[in-house]
Amino acid sequence: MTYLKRISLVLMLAVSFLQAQVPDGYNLWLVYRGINNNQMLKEYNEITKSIYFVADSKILENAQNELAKGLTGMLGPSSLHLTTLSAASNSLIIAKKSKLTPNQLSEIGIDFDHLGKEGFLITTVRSHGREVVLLTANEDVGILYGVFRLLQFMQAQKKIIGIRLIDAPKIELRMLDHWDNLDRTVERGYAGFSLWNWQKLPEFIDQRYIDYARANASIGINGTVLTNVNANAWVLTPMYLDKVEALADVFRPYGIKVYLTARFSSPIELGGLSTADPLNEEVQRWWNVKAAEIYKRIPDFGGFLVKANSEGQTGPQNYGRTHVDGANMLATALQPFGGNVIWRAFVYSEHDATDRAKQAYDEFVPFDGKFNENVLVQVKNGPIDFQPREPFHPMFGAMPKTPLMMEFQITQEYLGFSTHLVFLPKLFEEVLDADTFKKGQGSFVARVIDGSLDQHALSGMAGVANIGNDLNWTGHPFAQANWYGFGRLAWDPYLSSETIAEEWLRATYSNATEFVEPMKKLLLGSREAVVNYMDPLGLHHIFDTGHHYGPGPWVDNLSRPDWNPVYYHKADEYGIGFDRTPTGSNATAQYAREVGDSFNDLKSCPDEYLLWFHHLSWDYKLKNGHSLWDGMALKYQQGVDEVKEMIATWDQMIPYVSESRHKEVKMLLNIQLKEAKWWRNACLLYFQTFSKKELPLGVESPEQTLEYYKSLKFPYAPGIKPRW
Ligand code: BDP
Repeated sequence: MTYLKRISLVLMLAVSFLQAQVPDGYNLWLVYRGINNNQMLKEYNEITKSIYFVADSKILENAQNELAKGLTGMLGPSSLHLTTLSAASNSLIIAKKSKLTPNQLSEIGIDFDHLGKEGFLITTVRSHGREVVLLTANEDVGILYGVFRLLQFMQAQKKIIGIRLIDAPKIELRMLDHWDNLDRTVERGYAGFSLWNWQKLPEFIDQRYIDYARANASIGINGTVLTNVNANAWVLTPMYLDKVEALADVFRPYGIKVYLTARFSSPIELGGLSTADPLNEEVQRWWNVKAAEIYKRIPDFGGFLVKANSEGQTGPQNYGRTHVDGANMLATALQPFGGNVIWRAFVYSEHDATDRAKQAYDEFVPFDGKFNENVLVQVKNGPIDFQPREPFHPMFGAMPKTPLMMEFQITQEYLGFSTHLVFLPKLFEEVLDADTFKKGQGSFVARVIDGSLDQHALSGMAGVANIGNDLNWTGHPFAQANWYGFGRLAWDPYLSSETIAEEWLRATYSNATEFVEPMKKLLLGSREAVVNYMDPLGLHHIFDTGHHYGPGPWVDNLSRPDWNPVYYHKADEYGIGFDRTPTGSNATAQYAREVGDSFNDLKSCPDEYLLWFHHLSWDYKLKNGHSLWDGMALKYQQGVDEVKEMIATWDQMIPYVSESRHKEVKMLLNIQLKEAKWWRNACLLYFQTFSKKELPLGVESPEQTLEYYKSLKFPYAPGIKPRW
């Protein structure tokens, strides 16, 4: 063995040793496995032979470090061959537009305006009779995003020579909302404690903050709300702002801005004022001064996310004022510094007997056009609350003068916590693809959100994070795909869930067709499975109380009517479902006529939303010919059967994943199966007390009695709301 070969063997062993030190799953989709396709290996070695890439800013340093990491993992140690600019020898040129020569610019021949602040171009140009790969952008952050994409293509073993990819985000604010409390518990968090170690900050910078930022930058997420919407004013004190500043410093060179939740009553709690009335001058001054204090430390602070007059949080209505008064007061404080207010539309009141699904629309739509320019109204994807399936929120079709920001929930509060394998991009895609008919056919929710339908400069998409300090970040190894998929859809809301599934599987696990194809099918089918075994045919909010773990369709004793599952399913001897047509709550009138009519008419209402909009007899004939009772029972069974199929597929995947990962997911899938049966049994036994009908052929008999399922209690289920 030559000396050089020996050295490189030692290096290779060192790299694999180092990689082995990282727990399985920690590296997320940034695993950077060795390339095993010889033809592609040859191409990538050729491309990376002579790289021109000057890292003269913090962002570019991070981009270059990532390139080194990626190439080392995929091509072997010391694969980052940096050289000076030389037309005769460079094989890969990574440089901002301002660094390119007029010759190169004319060869690329694109309008850089299309790339905006964050977009990038990866293309191949011919120089000195060779193909040269060129990655360029207007700004450093575009280069960072482009480097991640280039590495992703290589990991997926795609051809790069000949490529011409122009990509820029379609949505401006692409954010994760952490519902993290200052004591490190996470509301609705199922992946351990909060990443933010407040006690050790600002001095101690956990490597996880950096790896969190890398993961986010790799999918284009550019904002993070550090704290829970059920907010704690303490985070606005100088002591905590020191810590927030330290996090902002870590995230900035990855293109990520920090946001905080603003507790509306902070001027009272921290400022000693007697009121938080948004029209009171002292209150306004308090917020103005607070904003200036924050921006002095964090010049690129993103702004405030606010939950007001909702589920016990105070807000402007406590002082006889409106959402507009509250939001605009904060917007005025942030405006001089370029910050935004994200005001949530998740409101409903126990004092209002109106169908809960209608309340947010009723409260907000009259305010269209009244919010300041730096206010976005953040709307949950559906009108109730992050259910496994909801029709799109009617507000998306009704506020043309206000930038509406999408709020998805990535953490699986209503989808089996971090135990159930559910690929959420399928759910997100269904909502984004829905047609509001706001401006005629083709007025998709995606077009409302990206601002293109109503020409808004400001646009945003938020996902309630599923991240905690678990070794693999998300609890379930496959829940990583939901973080990934959210980011990709926030970047481009027109991407298909299939594309996302494929990208993620290839990056995280393997390129083998025998793995990618069946696993893609598994991922894409997993969302329908959970709907079937929890909430088929438009049922919703029949979860057990408070913690939302498992079924509780019988719950009827909560203080607020709209917290009780019986409010939502309305089962009786005649039938089941919530009549939201004109004979009932008339919630369908909040949609454009085309949409409302199609929900109202049983002939056109999709089966998926049947019981969301209609109260129907147990004997009602479904489109497939079954009676409603039989059809519902068969759906519950189908959900269980689908989980069995998922397990059978996973059993075939042993050759493609590590032994420990295989075992881990297998155990989780077995719990999912047990819980799917629990859902089926509990719901069918309970609804049977009304339908008084036998279970149809093909539906397995419940193992336990209804009394047994009702007796199950989970006082220590994870993720429960804090009580302060
Ligand atoms: C509900 C959650 C609750 C959140 C609330 C919200 O159960 O923990 O505080 O949403 O979005 O689904 O404000």
